[in-house]
Amino acid sequence: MSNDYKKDDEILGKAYDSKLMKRLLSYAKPYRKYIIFAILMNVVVASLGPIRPYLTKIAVDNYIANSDYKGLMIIGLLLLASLLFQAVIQYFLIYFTEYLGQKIIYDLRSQLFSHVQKLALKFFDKTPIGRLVTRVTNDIESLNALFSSGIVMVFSDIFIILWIFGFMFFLDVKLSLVTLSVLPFLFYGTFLFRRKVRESYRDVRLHLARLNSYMQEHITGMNIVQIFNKEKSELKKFSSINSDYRKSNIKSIFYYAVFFPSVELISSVAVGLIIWYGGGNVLSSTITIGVLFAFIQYTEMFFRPIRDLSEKYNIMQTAMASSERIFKLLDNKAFINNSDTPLNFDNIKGEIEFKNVWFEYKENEPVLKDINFRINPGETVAIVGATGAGKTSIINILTRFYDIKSGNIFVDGKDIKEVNKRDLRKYISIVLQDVFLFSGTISSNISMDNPNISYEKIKKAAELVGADKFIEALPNKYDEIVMERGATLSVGQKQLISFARALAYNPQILILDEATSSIDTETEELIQKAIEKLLIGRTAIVIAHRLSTIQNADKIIVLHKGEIRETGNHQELLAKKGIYYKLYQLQYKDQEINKSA
Ligand code: DCP
Ligand code: MG
Repeated sequence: MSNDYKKDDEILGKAYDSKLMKRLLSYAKPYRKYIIFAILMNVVVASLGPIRPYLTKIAVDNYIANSDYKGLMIIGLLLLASLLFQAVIQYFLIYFTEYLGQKIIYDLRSQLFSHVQKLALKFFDKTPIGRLVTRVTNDIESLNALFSSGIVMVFSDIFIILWIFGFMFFLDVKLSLVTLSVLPFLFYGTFLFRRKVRESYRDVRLHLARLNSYMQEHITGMNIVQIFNKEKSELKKFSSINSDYRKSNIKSIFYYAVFFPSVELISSVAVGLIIWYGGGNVLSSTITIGVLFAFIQYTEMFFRPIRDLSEKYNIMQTAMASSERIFKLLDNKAFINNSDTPLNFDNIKGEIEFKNVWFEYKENEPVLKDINFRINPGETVAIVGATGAGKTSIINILTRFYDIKSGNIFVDGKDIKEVNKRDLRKYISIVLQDVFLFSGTISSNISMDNPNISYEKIKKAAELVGADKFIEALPNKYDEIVMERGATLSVGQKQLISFARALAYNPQILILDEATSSIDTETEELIQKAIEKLLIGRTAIVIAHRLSTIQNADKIIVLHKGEIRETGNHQELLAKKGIYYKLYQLQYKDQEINKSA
């Protein structure tokens, strides 16, 4: 699992992978016309730069040499016009390509999020959150670079080089060949640089991933860090990760620092060659001074696109590695599948039946073994058992968060695999052990932004479960802002809100997975009353630790190590003097102690 994670971030990435590229380009397809337009504009802009040295040549040879002021003026104006024209077109081009890139990655980001939402919970059990966040942010961002500056600008660079070469050979073939004799050195240097940068880039990414996950984990567990006075030692660990990251960054900077001056050096050598060889030719009058001028300018001009192309290479390579990771996630089809021909599932009564159900999270480690039970519409069934017995797992499979290994689960006589997940879940509400609240308001957390649940319904649900008292005491009442994870509310308050949430949806089947956590007696009573109200007129499965809830249940299922060991109502089970009896005795004793305390 964690190895998989590492492997993903180690993907080095080829600079060009035709299969990946094809798939990436499919995202650009809706914008094909615009991209072709951008490329055509680039061809035009690309010619504007290389035209200027040629104009200079004409100015020197035709007008300066002949003292033609008027001609010189015209050339001057042409030069100015080409500069202005280039600036304006470039503005539009940059804006346009960036706009395209943003459009494309917006689509991709939405697709990714929608895909992640469909994945089975099993996937999230083994995927670090940080990793998914990285996919939707960093990885997508590097694709933006590819789509905006990458694809279009590569054409621009190539066309600039072609234009320059064209003008050079048009002016003088021999001098062109002398100038271009430095190219092999440049190519070799670029090749070395690319290889080194590619390696160091992988290090940078690996260390960044480590830094991020360390940071994330520690912020989440900040209270534990502080109570154990671990700040200093944690900082020490962080510093070592931090310095690894710094070192890998500095290393990649080193390669850039060597590469760019080297390119300058080679370009100076080229200029030197032109002056030496071309200057000799001027003296022997085989070429004009204007040609010499133009060549010096061309030499300075063509190193930039070549240098840029090697940067584009990095963009390509990063994008390829990112897209490989993104596509891997998109190709993950760990869904809970709907049947192709789902059964009609309307107006259900709420009968539940488990038949020979086996279930496991990990291969060959069964968590539920041969589970059989039946709940009639409107009945309340309690499930009890030690921690880890498999109680929550029963909920997980009834709601199809996970699929079972064998056996059948029926709701209203229909196998839940044969009905649409959406339909099934429409009739089930759950209150889970650890309540989750989203950032928003109290009311949006109760209604889950369902437009069919009016403000009145929200208030009524809160009143029914007794959550209204503390909500009314809040400064903004139902509009009070709830922070991420409900961090600003107490555990009991969060529970009450989640009860109201379940009730607002008025479900046919209600599932409660109670936490026995730190709730005071008063809140406990409140919650107890809330539960009683919740249960009326619904089929309910209650995983309860509170004796009163269990005692009133129509049936109690005692789960032990994934097996049903006893069933019956409270009195029957006590009479059996088995596991339930022992559990009851233990809790009863606790209660007595609590009362006397
Ligand atoms: N388990 C797992 N993967 C998960 C969830 C649970 O491997 N995503 C394992 C842990 C336990 C077993 O399954 O060994 C049963 O877990 P349950 O959550 O069903 O246990 P309970 O709900 O009965 O325990 P508790 O009373 O602590 O909530
Ligand atoms: Mg549980």
